[in-house]
Amino acid sequence: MNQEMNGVDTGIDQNHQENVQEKIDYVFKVVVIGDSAVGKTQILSRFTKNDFCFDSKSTIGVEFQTRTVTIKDKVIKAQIWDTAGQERYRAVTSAYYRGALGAMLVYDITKRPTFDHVARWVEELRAHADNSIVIMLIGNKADLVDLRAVPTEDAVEFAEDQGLFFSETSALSGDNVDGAFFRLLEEIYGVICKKSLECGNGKFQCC
Ligand SMILES: Nc1nc2c(ncn2[C@@H]2O[C@H](COP(=O)(O)OP(=O)(O)OP(=O)(O)O)[C@@H](O)[C@H]2O)c(=O)[nH]1
Ligand SMILES: [Mg+2]
Repeated sequence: MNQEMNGVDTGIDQNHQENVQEKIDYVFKVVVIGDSAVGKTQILSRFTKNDFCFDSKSTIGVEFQTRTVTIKDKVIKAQIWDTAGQERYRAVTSAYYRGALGAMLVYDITKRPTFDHVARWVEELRAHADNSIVIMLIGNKADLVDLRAVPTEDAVEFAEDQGLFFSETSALSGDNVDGAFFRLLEEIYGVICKKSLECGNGKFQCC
């Protein structure tokens, strides 16, 4: 792990002792992507620490945080990776996407260009990530109702076209943040189950 890849293990399983005692069934790597300042880091903070910072600094390099949740009686550790939206700060793309089972693709509902760039982020995912990656499109800053520049219907249409899941969130109020992550993790779990059944792995029982 180089200097740019500092894993910050926070969230409800921060305590090592807890980790040892806890039976983890799966670790799911999820990447958070999208333009700069759309709220990627704050969505992650809200999900892993129930925290929000108004003067959040632009992310430099790559960090991850974790939260352990239970889905369909399985203990799943979500390892969520965050990187800079600004091109010049972004770490090597393929390394970032390697092993990712899910992606949160975030735009800011008050900044149309951040939504217009979503197609480019999808292309980047298709080029570098596994093709079974589950993608959740997120319209963040939904609390800023008076400043909305992206109608919900535009995002719904785009998500349907591209086969993405979609949710609007507010990292500030916390609205839908847990819901979006849980939905993504459940979908990833479904993909894993399906792959396992296709492989005829008798040991794996999930569905
Ligand atoms: N009103 C409102 N502000 C938000 C919300 N989420 C993030 N912000 C603010 O938006 C700014 C950018 O948030 P970050 O989380 O740092 O954005 P980022 O996408 O991680 O940016 P980079 O690290 O540069 O790629 C900060 O001032 C946050 O406080 C939200 O849901 N509502
Ligand atoms: Mg950031």
